[in-house]
Amino acid sequence: MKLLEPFGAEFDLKSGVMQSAKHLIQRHLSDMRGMYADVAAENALLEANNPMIYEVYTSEVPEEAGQVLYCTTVIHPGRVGDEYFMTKGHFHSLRDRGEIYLGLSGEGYLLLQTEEGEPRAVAMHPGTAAYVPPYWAHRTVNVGKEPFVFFAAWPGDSGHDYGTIEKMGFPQILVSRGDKPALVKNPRFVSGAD
Ligand code: PAN
Ligand code: ZN
Repeated sequence: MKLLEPFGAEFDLKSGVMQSAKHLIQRHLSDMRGMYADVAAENALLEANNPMIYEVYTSEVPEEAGQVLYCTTVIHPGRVGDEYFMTKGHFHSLRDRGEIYLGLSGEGYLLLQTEEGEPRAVAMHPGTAAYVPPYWAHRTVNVGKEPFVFFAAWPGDSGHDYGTIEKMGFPQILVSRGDKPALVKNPRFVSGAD
């Protein structure tokens, strides 16, 4: 068996920038078409400037059982209509794999749901360790005016199932009401149990 060499990776606690990142994934609005509730606002933004919604600095750890993958995610501030910028969200392909997020800067929420569409929301601030238990789909949302940055670590063989969320959406969305975040029902949610 070939052992992996131990290493230290440097990243900036405020910006989330990881110097040794293997990849930088950049997700624009066009990469997540149909995920926001306000279709007219989405189309207008797509035509105007197709904004970058979030960036992910990924580690160089192999995606294998026994390894612990990690990354930093930076969600930019902004909204599509009333709805705050967010990640696509996913279930892990191996449903019984959990994950831990650590808030580094900015203000956000972790939205979760079970396969049956049971929703949960966890507020995240700098210093919040938000736990994603096995079997819960997860998405993060920036509800502040600064970038929302967090660190994540999860089992190397988890895999990512985006397709289920592309079909279902999440039961709840975060919208701005009087400049404050409000959790409301997602009018476009399609229950997996139906
Ligand atoms: C996170 C997410 C990251 C980006 O590392 O992958 O925040 O969100 P999406 O993957 O939903 O685009 C994680 O949950 N990994 O398992
Ligand atoms: Zn995950």
